[in-house]
Formats: sequence, C-alpha cells, structure tokens
Amino acid sequence: MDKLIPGVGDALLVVDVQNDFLPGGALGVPDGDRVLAPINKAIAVFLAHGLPIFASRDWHPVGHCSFREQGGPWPVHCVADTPGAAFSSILELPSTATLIYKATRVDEEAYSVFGGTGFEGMLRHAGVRCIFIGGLATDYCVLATTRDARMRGFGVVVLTDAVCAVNVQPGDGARALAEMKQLGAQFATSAELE
Ligand code: VGL
Ligand code: ZN
Repeated sequence: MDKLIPGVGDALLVVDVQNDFLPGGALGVPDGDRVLAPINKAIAVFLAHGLPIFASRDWHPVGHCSFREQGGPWPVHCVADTPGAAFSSILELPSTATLIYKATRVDEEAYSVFGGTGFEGMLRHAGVRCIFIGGLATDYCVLATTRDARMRGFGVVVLTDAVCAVNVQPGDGARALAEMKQLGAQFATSAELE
C-alpha cells in the first residue's frame, strides 16, 4: 500500500460527525459509525505533523427551512446546542481544531462548509492549499464542499473509508464519488496516511 504523508499546505476537514447523522440519530446515515475510526486515525496523523484540523457542524436554528415541518426534505436534525448537534463522543478532536458552524440561518440551506462560513478565508490565512476530507454525508455535505473547494482552486483528497453516504436514492454515494473524481479530487484511505 502506498504511504501518504501530509505536509505543509495540507489540512484535515472533518465534516459533520454529529450525533444526529450517526445511527440512532434524527438523520442517521446507515453505517455512518464506520467513519469514526478512520477519522480518528486521520486526526492523529494531522496532529502529529502539526497540520491544521477543521471540523464543521451542521448547526440549524429551530424552524430551519430544510426541515419537513417547514416543507424541506429532512426530519428535524442538528438543532444548535442540542445533543443531536453535538460531535460524537467517539470523535477525538483536539482542542486546537477550528470549528465551523454551517446552515445557521433559518431561511438558507448550506450543505457546503464554504457556504457563508468564512472557511475559504481561514484556509488562505493558514496557507492551506489542499484539504483532506472525511465525514458525513458523502452525497450532501462532502460533495458540496468538494465542489466548492475545487472551484476555488484547492486540492481535495477524499478519505474514502472516512466518508459515508445517506443514499436517499440508491447509488447517490457512488455517483457523488464519481463526480468528485471528475472534479479532480484524489482518493486515499486513512490506512495510507502516516
Ligand atoms: C447534511 C442533510 C441535511 C450533511 C446536512 O451534513 O450532509 N445532510 N443536512
Ligand atoms: Zn442539515
């Protein structure tokens, strides 16, 4: 297996590893908990190299437009400051990780971590040129974030064992991976990182 050693200009982005997106949660991604060990491995590697780690949270106000009660597609999930919006207790995020809150406005959906969060400025300020991505869900927030990253000229490495799809329609996850590849994202596994 090829080794992949992250270096200067690389950062890790952990997307929405929150209780509501894990099995048993309000919008649980089937098998979503299989991303936890790979993400913890990636966190340990980036930490050991002294490289930046970012972690996003879906952080909706009560009555968010994406909720079914408001005519949106999703059950109520990740309401700010509720247990469902908290990071999984299994996630080993260091206190030095930069937290990003997204989709915080009641009338706007934002799947991408770049959506109205200041994330691009944070990356540029930190000299980041390539983001390694793990988290939930492959076919929504990971895909939307990868599109925005590539559009802005950032490299993307998708950690394939560290992402998992909702698959509202069968095949959505596979189609998302295919699109990300088409956009120039690279694929790797957490096991290759060191
Ligand atoms: C997400 C559905 C609704 C995600 C967020 O983080 O992928 N999916 N809100
Ligand atoms: Zn959401």
